[in-house]
Amino acid sequence: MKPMLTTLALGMSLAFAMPALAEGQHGGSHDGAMSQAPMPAMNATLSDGLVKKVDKGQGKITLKHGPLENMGMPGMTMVFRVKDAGMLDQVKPGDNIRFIAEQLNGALTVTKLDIVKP
Ligand SMILES: [Cu+2]
Repeated sequence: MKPMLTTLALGMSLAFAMPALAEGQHGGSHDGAMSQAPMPAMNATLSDGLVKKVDKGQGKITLKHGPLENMGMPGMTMVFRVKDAGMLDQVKPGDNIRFIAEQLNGALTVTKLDIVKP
């Protein structure tokens, strides 16, 4: 009777040890991913920007922007094209905006732009 109980106990502890290990590994990698990308994917495409210059004639806008997660670009000041020149009528230098930039015909282009109300 005694040897049989020992075998049972051993078998049970092994059975419990395996999933516990697997769970620990999964939890660890999940935490790592969270610290690298705290934002949900849906918010990653809208980026913060500060309007530095508006060039209606050229259809261009100079933005000091935060990280563009969809483009893999860190924050910087740079010139973008705009998809629709009419977008430039809504903004002026000093405005804070939220925008989406995409690669269109080889040029970085602002395809969506929202003014952040103070
Ligand atoms: Cu940039």
